[in-house]
Amino acid sequence: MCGIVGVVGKSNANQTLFDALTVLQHRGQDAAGIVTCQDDRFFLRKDNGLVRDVIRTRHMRRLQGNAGIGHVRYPTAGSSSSAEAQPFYVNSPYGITLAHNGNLTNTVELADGVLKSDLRHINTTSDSEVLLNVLAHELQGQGKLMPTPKEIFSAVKAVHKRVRGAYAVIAMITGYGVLAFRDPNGIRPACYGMRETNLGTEYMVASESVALNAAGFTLIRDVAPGEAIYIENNGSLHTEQCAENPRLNPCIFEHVYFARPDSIMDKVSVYKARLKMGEKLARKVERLMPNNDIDVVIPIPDTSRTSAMEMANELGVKYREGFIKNRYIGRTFIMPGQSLRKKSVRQKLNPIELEFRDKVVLLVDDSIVRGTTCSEIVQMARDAGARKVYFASAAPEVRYPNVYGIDMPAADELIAHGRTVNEIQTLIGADWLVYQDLDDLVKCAQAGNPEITTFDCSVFDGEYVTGDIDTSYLERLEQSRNDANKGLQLEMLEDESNLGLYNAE
Ligand code: PIN
Repeated sequence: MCGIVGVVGKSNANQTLFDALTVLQHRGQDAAGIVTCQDDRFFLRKDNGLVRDVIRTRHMRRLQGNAGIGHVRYPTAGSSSSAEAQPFYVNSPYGITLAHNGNLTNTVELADGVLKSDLRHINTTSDSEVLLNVLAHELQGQGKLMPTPKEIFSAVKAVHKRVRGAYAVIAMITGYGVLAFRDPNGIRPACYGMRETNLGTEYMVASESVALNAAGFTLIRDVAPGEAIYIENNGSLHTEQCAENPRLNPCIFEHVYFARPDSIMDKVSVYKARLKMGEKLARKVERLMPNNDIDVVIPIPDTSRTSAMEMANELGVKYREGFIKNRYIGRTFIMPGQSLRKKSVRQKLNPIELEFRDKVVLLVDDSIVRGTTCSEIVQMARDAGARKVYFASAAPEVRYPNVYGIDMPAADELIAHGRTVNEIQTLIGADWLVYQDLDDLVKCAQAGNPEITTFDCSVFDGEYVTGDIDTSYLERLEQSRNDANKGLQLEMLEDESNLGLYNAE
């Protein structure tokens, strides 16, 4: 997952971009970048690392200009070298920089076309670089010395025709303005807002509304699926639907885990969706275990807290913070390599024994993906003296890989792939395991916006809304992830101190 932001303001945009990226840091801790534009020049700073480590005061001084875009990266397919930090740049036409959240599903064919028909060079394995070159080619094709919104929207229409997959994009056309667009399924999120200053109206586009709030912008609305928004450097805002058959299919995993609870996505409050997940899960526990002996509900921090709290409330059981998280250690979920992940669980969470001793505890997590951290946590609860350890997942069984930008590994790495709930229960060592039903999860998110008829639930049901995913695609994806991971693990083993890179949040 990644986070994107774009600003067209009335004074230097660097601080606003920096603040927004910091608020979007949870979407990716691997690399960060900002590019700003003043007159016909742009200034770019990007590297591997957290926003605050990559963009220092000396860089901020150089990032001049009232408009700019930014990105935080979470590695998906491909490597996590600093050459792949975003925004990417092409000099022709106009000098375009681009940052992208999502994953294209026809990258191989596109890259071939970019090379052989568009005669453009791609220097990384990043699909975002391919996407940028497709956009650049389509803008070039408009043949205008100075692009107007008309040419820009025509180029986006052509991009939608060539590109498949999930993409929320922010691009800056040096000297002209900032462009944002969302794929025709609206899989990845994007919204925009405004802020009034004494110099005039400023606009921001971002992955999550929380970035707008933190920088003092008011949410106007979400970017619609297939829609493009173009803000000229003079502050005029233009919007146009650029897809032929747009249909909103937002990724439900944003509500399960990725998005911050204080964000509103496609009119759905992430926080409320998580509360409802707790409520529905409580109903399921009551159905399956009417006379349960649960003494206490304990969340596995952080994401699951909202659901766990509501679950305890609905079950009429105590809610207790039984695990304390070291907030200076990064998410183990995004750490490459199984052994590193396992090792860091105990560094990251420590039990408060008095909440476990002789109790029947119900641990709640937002989801179970590989099952490695949750097995460790179940064991920790037992070691702390729990009499029985029950486990509840606020999301259904994750059985299929994600192809739309979430680094859900190959199918055989997913603990629920090809297994029954009982088998998973045994593997993670729990006395009882309960998962949310998919219908219920959809209802939880839909309650906030009944206009959303379908969500992308592919990791749970294996149905890929773009309709172009077959076994051979999944096999290629698996292979590329395995290769990328192997390289990364080796690099990390060679230098133990690299652990720090992934441990810093
Ligand atoms: C936890 C987020 N959440 C925890 C991510 C673990 C799956 N994992 C998905 C559970 S937090 S495992 O918000 O970052 O604290 O199934 O792969 O072991």
